[in-house]
Amino acid sequence: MSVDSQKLSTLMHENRTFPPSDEFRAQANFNDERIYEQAAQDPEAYWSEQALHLSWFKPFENVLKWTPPHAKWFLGGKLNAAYNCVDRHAFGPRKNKAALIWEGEPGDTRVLTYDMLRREVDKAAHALKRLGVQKGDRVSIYLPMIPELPIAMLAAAKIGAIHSVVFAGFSSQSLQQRLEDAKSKVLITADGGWRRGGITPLKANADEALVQTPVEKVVVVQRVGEVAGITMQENRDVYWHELLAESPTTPFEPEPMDSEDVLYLLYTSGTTGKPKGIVHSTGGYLTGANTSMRSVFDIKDSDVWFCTADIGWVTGHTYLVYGPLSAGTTVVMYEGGPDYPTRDRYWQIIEKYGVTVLYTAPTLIRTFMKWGESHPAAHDLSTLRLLGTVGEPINPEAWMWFHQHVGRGTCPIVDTWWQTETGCAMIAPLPGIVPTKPGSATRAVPGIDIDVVDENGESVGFENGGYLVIKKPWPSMLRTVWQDDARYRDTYFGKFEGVYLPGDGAHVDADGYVWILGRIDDVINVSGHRIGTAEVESALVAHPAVAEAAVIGRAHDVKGQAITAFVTVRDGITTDEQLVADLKRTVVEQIGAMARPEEIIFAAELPKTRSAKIMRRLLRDIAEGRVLGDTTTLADPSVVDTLKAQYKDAE
Ligand code: 6R9
Repeated sequence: MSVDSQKLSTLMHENRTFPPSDEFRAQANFNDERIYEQAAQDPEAYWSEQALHLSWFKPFENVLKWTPPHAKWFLGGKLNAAYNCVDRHAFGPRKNKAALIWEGEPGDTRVLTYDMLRREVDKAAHALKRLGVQKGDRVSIYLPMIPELPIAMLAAAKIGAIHSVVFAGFSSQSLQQRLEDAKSKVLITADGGWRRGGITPLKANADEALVQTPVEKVVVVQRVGEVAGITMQENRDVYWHELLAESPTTPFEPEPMDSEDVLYLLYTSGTTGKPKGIVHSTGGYLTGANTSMRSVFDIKDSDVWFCTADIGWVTGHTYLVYGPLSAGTTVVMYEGGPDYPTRDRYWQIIEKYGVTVLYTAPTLIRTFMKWGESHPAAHDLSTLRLLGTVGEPINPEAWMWFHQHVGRGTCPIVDTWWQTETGCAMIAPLPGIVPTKPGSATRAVPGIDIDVVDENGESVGFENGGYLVIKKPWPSMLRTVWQDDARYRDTYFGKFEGVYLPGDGAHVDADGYVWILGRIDDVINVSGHRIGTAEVESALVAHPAVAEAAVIGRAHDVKGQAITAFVTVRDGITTDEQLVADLKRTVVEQIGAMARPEEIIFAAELPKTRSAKIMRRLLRDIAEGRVLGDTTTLADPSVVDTLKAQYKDAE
C-alpha cells in the first residue's frame, strides 16, 4: 500500500494538544468519558438508546441482525425520515423556529420555519404523487443549492420514494450515467444555477442526458429565469411552481417505512468501473446522522448551524439535511461561491445570522489562509462556539489558522473522518471530552470499533501504518451497492472477512490517536471530492488524439490533491497547447469541472510492469518530485527517465 511517507513525517511531529475548556465541557451534551467504555461493552444497547431520539411509528423489536457482510438495524421498527426532520418539529414546539435560513448567491434570502418547510414538503409530496411516484420509485434530483433541493429530497422521503441527488457541478454525461443506473421515474432539475455570477445550464444538461436515458417526468424549478433560455418538452416537462400550486394544502400522510427500507442512493467514485450507487437505509442512517449532531457537534436548540458543503455530496445529505433537521436545528444554507462577490462572504454570513457552529473543509480553510486573515478579522464571529472539518486530512498549519483566526483560539475543532459509505462521522472527537491534536481526527466515536491492521488483518499496534478497518457493523453503514451486491462484498468486505475496509491508510500514535494517511487505492481527493482515476482516464481516452492515459493525484497546497494526467497520443498527432486545452475540456464535459486535470503531460510511453499494469506510484513520485522507489518491476526502466525530463519541462 502507498502510505505517504512525507505526510506521515509531518503529521507525526505534531504533538500540541488542546483539551476542552472547563466551560465547554460543563455545557456539552456528551461530557462523561465513560460513554466510550459503555458503548464498547454493549454497542447495541448504545445504538438502541440513540435510536430512541427519533420518532418511531412502530417501535423496533430487534436492534441488530448481522449476517456478514449484511447488517439490519432496528428490525420491526417503522418510521419516516421526513416526518422526523419536519413534521415532528412543525407540529410541536419548534413550529415557528427557523428550519432553513437560505441565502442565494445574488443576495436574495429565504427563511423557512419548520411549519413553512412542512407545508412546502407536503405540497411537493402531493405533487410527486400526482406524477405517479410511489414508494420505492427512484427520483433523481439535479438542483443547485436552493431550498427546493432539501424540499424535494424530503418530499421523496415522505412518499417513501428513493432519492438520488446528482451534484449540480456534474456534466450531462455523469447525470445520464446516474439516471440510467438508478432507473429513475422522475428528474427534478432547475432552469439553471448561479455560480460566481455565471449560470450553470442545468436544464440544457438534463435535456442532453435524457436523450439517451429518458424519464417519465421532468420537474423544473425556476431559479435564474428568462436568461436560461430553456425549452420545455410537452407532456414531459412541468414547472415546479405550477405543479405545487395545484397541490392541496392538507398535510401529506407520511409513508410508514420499515427501518431497513432504502432512504436514498448517492453515487461515489471508486478505482475501477462506473460510480457506485451507495444505498442508505431509513432507520439506521437517520440514527447515525442524528446521534452525531448531538455527540460530535454538541448541537443545542439555540444553535445556528452552517455547513458549507454542497448537498450533492454526502456531507450535505447528512449535515445540511438529515442530521440537523432531525435534531430540530436551524440550518444556514448558502448557494454560491465563497468569494462571490467578495472574499469575506462566509464571514458576512456568519455575522449576519449569528452562526454558532461552522462545518467546512480543509481545502477551503487553505484558500482562506491564502486570502489572508483580514477577511475573517473584519467581521464579528463571536457567536461561533464550535468548528468542524471534513473531506480530507487537515494539515496542522490550516488547523492552527482556523483555530486562531476563526475560532478566536477558544472554539474546539472537530476533525471528522467518514465517507459516503459510512453515512456519518466515524472518527472524531466528542468536543466536551477529547483533547484534540491538530491534524488528527482523534478516536472513533462511541459505538464504533476501529483498528489499523496489516495485510493479514492483524492489528499493527501503535506507531505503525496499516489499513484502517471498522470491525463491527454500525447503524448508518451502507447496505449495499445499488443493483450490485457483488461489488459491495468485493470492495468493502473482500479483503478481510466480516470487517469493513474503508480504503484509507492510517496509523495510531502512542496516545491512541488516529492519523489518516490518505487513500490506499487510486481514488483522488480533490478539494474533498472523490474522483476515480478510471473515470478521468476513460474520458481522456475517448478523445480521438489519445492512445493511452494514466491519471494520478499529486499533492497540492490548496486542493489537497490535484489531478495530473499522463497521456500518450496517437501517431501523427501534434501535442500543443491547443490539445492540452481540448483534453481538459473533454474531461470537464464528461465528468464536471472538479475533475479538470491541473496538468497534462504528454509522454512517449507510460511506465508499466511486465504484466502491463501502469505504475501509478511511479507517476506520483515523478509528479511530486520524490526520489523514485522500487523500479525493478518496470518492463522498460528508461521510460521513467524520459518521463521525469518531460515532467520538468512541462512545469
Ligand atoms: C465525508 C466525505 C471519503 C474519503 C475518505 C478519506 C477522506 C474524509 C476525512 C478524510 C482524513 C478526514 N476523508 N474526511 N481524510 N481526514 N477528516 O468526505 O465522504 O466524499 O465519500 O470521501 O475522504 O479518504 O475515505 P467521501
